[in-house]
Amino acid sequence: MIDLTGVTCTEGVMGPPRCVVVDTPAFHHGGRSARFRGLRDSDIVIGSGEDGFMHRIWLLMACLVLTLGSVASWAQAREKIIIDTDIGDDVDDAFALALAVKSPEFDTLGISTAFGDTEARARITDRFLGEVGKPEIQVLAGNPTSTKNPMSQRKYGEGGHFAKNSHGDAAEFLLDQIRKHPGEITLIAIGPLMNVGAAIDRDAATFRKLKRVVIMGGSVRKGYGDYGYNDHVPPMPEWNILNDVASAQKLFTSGVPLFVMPLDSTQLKLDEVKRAFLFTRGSAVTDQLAILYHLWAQETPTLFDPMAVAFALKPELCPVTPLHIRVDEKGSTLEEQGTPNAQVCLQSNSENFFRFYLKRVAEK
Ligand SMILES: [Ca+2]
Repeated sequence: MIDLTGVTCTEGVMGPPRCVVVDTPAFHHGGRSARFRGLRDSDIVIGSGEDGFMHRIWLLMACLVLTLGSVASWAQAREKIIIDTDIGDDVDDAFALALAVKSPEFDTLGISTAFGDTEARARITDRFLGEVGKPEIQVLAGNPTSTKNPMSQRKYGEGGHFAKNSHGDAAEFLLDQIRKHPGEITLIAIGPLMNVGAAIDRDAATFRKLKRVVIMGGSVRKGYGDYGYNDHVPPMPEWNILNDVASAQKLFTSGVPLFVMPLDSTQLKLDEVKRAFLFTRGSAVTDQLAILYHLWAQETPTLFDPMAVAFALKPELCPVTPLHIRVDEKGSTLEEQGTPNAQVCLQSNSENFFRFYLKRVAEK
């Protein structure tokens, strides 16, 4: 838009601008030649002063309506998500949360913790969200369970930084949110499935009203350590399924739309080149990842969990195949004949994933 005193011109796409000119003495006495050199008469509409004023009011209103419309459609288009995590042991959960908080496509209703000391995991989550400027996101805790698994990042949550006064019950929160937003919520479950099992036990009909569940879990055709270029490693029970087989069985037979990111497509190595890139960004999010990475005290993280979040954003990063999966009593996720009960990502491209992940998480 060109704005000259008394004149409103719209930029011409294929030629000179179209102008509405307030019909003033200045326009008739020399103003025209100075202002509109190069315009044809047909490109100029001369109106009264009132016409020009009304024209500008209409343009302003049109701009306002367009702006409000785009804000409203953006808000509507945001995907409501709840993340269920066992943050604190392996470090990939933190990298998954980092992707979620950097993604404006998401409206994160809450983050719940599962497995072992769920309160300690909730305090880790409190601090992470506070440090990255998202203290308003609710944090819920599941029922604690007993485990001997050491929590490598426990200390991160022990200082009370950004600690919330209390953490509500994870399964109850999930069901409440589904009742408020039936058919709208994506649950991204990146830990053992205790909270999912608890929600199904309490109200299976409501649980089915999730829009979809995306899990990192299972091992369908490849096991741990099969990266595609080395010797084939057969499938084996995967951690998240193994640590609560009964809940996994409930999920796979629940009838909810289920998307599964198993070991087959999630053994994504954050190598030293990628770590150096990420940890030198110096942003609030990458600084937290650097701290948690050092508390984890191992060398190369495998970003299993972030693929589940990435899939919810860009499903083309992990193309799915409909399969019928049965979870056996040992925690194996067996591919069998039958009506598909899950959409399973059996293969992904690591470089495509990292191009998306690193760019998104490193964004200022
Ligand atoms: Ca996890």
